[in-house]
Amino acid sequence: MRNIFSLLPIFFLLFNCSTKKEPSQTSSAFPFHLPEEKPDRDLSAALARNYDAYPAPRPEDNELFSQFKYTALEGFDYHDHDGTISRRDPSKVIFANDKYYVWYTKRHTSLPPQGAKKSNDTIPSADWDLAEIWYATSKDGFTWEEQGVAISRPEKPSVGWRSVTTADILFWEGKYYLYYQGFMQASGLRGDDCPVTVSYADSPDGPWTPHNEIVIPNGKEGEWDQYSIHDPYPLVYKGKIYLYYKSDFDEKPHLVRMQGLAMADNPLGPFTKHPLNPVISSGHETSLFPFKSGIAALVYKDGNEHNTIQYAEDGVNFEIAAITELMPYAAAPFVPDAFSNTKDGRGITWGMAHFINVSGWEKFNSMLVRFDCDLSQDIHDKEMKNHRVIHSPEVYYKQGLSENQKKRIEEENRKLLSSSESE
Ligand code: AAL
Repeated sequence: MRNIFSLLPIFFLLFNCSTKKEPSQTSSAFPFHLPEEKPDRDLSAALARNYDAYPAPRPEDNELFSQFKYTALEGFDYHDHDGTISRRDPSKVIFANDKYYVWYTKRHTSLPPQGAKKSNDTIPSADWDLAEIWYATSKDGFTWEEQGVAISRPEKPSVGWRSVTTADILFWEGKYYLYYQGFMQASGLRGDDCPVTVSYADSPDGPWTPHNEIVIPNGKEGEWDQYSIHDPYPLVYKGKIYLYYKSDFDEKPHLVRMQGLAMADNPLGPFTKHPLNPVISSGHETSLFPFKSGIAALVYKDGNEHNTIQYAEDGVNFEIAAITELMPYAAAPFVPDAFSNTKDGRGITWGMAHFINVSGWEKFNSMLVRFDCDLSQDIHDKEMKNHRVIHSPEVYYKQGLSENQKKRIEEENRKLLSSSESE
């Protein structure tokens, strides 16, 4: 009997070896090494999506995935963020005359924004009320030299007499065009209501001639973009001007923000709004760039699909190409081929953005910032493809519970305690 038991270990070893399955050869389980191509097998919805919806099965190989890194800018004074000076909503960056140019909303008022009811001809209702469009230049994109005002507020009743804001730039047939929001009432009286107008110049340094007409009008009553045409963002695509814009619609507290598209053959219009508008279901400002034969979009802040980078092969029907985090707000990239009518968009590696509400609601003001990324066919920056942004605990604790949430939790605990005591 003892002899048989002494043979057991050998028998166990033989049994395991002879029946051990190599997953790659015999089991029907998903393979250990992630297939680079979609495998010919039954897949769950998530795995099918992992191959069908994204440019690569791994984020680090996805040309439309990137982290975003931020750098403080030199050259802008904010009065110690006392709320009297604000710079925000930068334009795309262009390179001309051997330097970079950027245009942005600048508010310089005696008081910080006081809300629509308390606003008047000198007291702003919002951070972008009673504002002008200024511009700055730079040799490196980090240190900037503020050059002065590009677009001033015109006299009443011209479009933009209350505030001119949120500009973006187009270079078309040798001339420069600045499209911007033209407020004819203080933002917040009804809503953030304005159309879009345009000024033009032979040089990025101006002087800028106002067209003095609305070029992207508000929609008709009951239409999604009836009140606001925000964030005009022109690109040249398929031989036309593709001007993307945002509209805020539905009523607070159910405000919805989505992106639309208007196209034209002439910078002064007429612009035709796309029949499929809204073309992007989420996002807050418009931030896009030509990529390969289509258009890519940075979609952040609002909507079901916030924190995504999207792509439309036709510039209209956008799909999610990547999910990311810490995205630049009001992102305005340096897009070298924004106006070249390219059929092979190279992508972006940096741009300008803004941080809003820098010193709290009482002194509401915003500041410009630089972001860097790798959404380019021409660089492969592995550090930008790391898909885990490590935050210090303080970043999480800063998003702490409100007093109401603490009270809700206390009530839940009290109910649980009292029910257990009554059992
Ligand atoms: C920005 C932009 C538009 C809005 C306001 C100023 O983020 O969406 O420009 O009108 O906020």
